[in-house]
Amino acid sequence: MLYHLLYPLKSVFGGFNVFRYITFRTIFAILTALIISMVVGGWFIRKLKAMQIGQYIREDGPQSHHAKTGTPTMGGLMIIFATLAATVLWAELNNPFIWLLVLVTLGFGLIGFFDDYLKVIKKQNKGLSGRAKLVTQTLVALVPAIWFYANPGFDTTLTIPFFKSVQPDLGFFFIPFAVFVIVGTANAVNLTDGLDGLAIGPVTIAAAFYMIFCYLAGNIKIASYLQIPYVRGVGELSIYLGAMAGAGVGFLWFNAYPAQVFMGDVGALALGGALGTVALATKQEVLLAVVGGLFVVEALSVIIQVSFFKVSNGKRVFRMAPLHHHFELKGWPEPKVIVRFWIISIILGLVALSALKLR
Ligand code: 57M
Repeated sequence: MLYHLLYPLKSVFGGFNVFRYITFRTIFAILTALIISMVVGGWFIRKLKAMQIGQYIREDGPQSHHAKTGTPTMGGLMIIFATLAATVLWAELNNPFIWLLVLVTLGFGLIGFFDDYLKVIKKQNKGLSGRAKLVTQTLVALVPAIWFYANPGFDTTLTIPFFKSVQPDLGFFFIPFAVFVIVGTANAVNLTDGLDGLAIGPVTIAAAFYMIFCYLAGNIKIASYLQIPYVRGVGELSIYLGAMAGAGVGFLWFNAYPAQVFMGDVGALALGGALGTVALATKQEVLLAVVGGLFVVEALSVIIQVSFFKVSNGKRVFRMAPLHHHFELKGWPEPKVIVRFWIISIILGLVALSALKLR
């Protein structure tokens, strides 16, 4: 909004020319979202407490989690609010990628909201049914998937990290692939969200790396130098991702161990859905499995555990799935699991960044 209001006034005051630059607006989007979530956070947590929006804790979970009963949840609402407010303030609002991201964030956020709301009302750990979640998530994910496919300027080939000459064209199958990436990322982030700060740390790290990728992919000179796909207009998403990273750090202020608030499905699904969509928009869709490698490993641990549990009549590979519970039950203190998982996420992000140059 500020871009539209102030940039045209550059002829009156030359300083307003800086609003042209994505880098300038991204930095201010980060700061704006960070400040909003930190300022609103305390008030919002008090409101959640007053409305008794507290987390029900599963009885079959690790013993240490029972002390978390009643911790306010649905803190994702403040992440979404801070991200969208900062985006609306600093982004170019006639950019279709921005609106696509707003739509996916709100769509997945709404599904998560209903799920959390049902859990809070019933005071148990069951919200929407698995089937209802999958169907609604697929419907929301179909919007960007079809939009990408139908957009004449968008090609349906995949970019394979470290192998730039291998570019399989998915054609029509790009649509189911895109739905898989978006829905898969949303649910993987959701599974990871089981220790204080465990999901928001890697989400913020992934958002920060994709913020860089968007800038590079949206700049024709840099994209051709790095030999990565150039996507016209996608640079503006740096502002959205900067806002998401800023809001994430602001939320972490309150979600850091011992957490004063959880993000809830409203936060986890919205953030995961948005990350999946950004990976597709930048044409760095496969790289998300590296940047978000932690989410992949957490999801895989559940798949392996559940499958093995079924075929072996109740035997387990891990002490408990998802993987973070395995380390907790091995005796690692919760903060140690969390910080080590963050460190792994940073390493994965750096590996992904190197993939842009190496081939
Ligand atoms: C939700 N989140 C929490 C909070 C958060 C198929 C199955 C493996 C699914 C999986 C599952 O339900 N995962 C998704 C994971 C929950 O947190 C809420 O949920 C939101 C995110 N969706 O924002 O609102 C609990 O996580 C803890 N938490 C924190 N700090 C945070 O910042 O400590 C969350 C955020 C909170 C709190 O305790 O209550 C959740 O329920 O874990 N199921 C599981 O993860 C279960 N695993 C399991 O049953 N594994 C089995 C195999 C055979 C399937 C096994 O290994 O034996 C475990 N979940 C829990 N305890 N809590 C089982 C033990």
